[in-house]
Amino acid sequence: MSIGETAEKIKSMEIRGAGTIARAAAGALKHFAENYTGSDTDAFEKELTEKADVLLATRPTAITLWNSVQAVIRDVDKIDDINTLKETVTAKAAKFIEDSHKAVEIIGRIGAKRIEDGDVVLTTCNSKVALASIIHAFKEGKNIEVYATESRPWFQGHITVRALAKEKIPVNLIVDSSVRYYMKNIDKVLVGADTVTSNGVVINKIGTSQIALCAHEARVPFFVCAETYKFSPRSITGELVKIEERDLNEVANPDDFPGVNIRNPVFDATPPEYIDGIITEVGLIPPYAAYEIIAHKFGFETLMEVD
Ligand code: RUB
Repeated sequence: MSIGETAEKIKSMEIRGAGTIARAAAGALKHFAENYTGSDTDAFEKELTEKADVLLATRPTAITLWNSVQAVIRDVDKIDDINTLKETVTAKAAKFIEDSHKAVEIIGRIGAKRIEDGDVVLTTCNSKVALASIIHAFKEGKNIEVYATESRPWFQGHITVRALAKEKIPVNLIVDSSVRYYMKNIDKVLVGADTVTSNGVVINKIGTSQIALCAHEARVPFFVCAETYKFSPRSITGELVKIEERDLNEVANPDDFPGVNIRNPVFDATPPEYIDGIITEVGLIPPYAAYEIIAHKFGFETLMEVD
């Protein structure tokens, strides 16, 4: 898919979810390199940077978008042959996509080990990695049940419950505000992540931090499923995560509420003290180990270049 088409689909939420967005961005850069017909390396690099910026401007919160773009374009300025340049960009994008799918699969296996026979699991929004863990546990023969929140205003919870019902997993669709009411029935919470910062804060769908608070109060283990490309090298430089605030019409028609401010932030931040573990493709880690994951994955040299 072209850059323009991909960017439009990300903006309109046709392509959504942090991992899916990242793979789509890498795929679009791959498409650009494969179809480039010019012969000048400088022109290619200039256009590649511009295309990367188009993708980065689509949604501000998930670091996965930035990490996937960086994984593809980093160091391309060191190549001075157009064919090598095109092949390198194509290969880097393909590797990012392949590694990303592999990470989801590994997290599915690790996450499933934290789900025991008879567990009732709560999840929110629609996270491919959290779902991979739940579905894996069920396929291992564990008798489980799931509670999934609607996730207003976009109702990503509908995608989740349909996916679980398709697998014949017993699933309950609940409204976002009923989480504390149901928490007494829950054994584990598993959610996804859009960004994990160096101090172990998890940014995920709005409402996630309330769920974490309720789980903490009820002593219910709260796990985050997150591939390592959801960890933010930019947070190391002190940059704050920008929480996307979307169109107020997604919440209500402003004409029906004259004089009312309608607000629509779509992500929130869960502090590490409410998180029992982050399940990554390199293992289950405490949220406080986020810095080590970032330092190991990206390396000090690269991190010192992040502005
Ligand atoms: C999606 C969302 C998901 C994470 C993780 O928000 O918050 O929980 O992105 O998803 P939106 P995944 O629908 O606004 O993009 O595990 O699939 O990467």
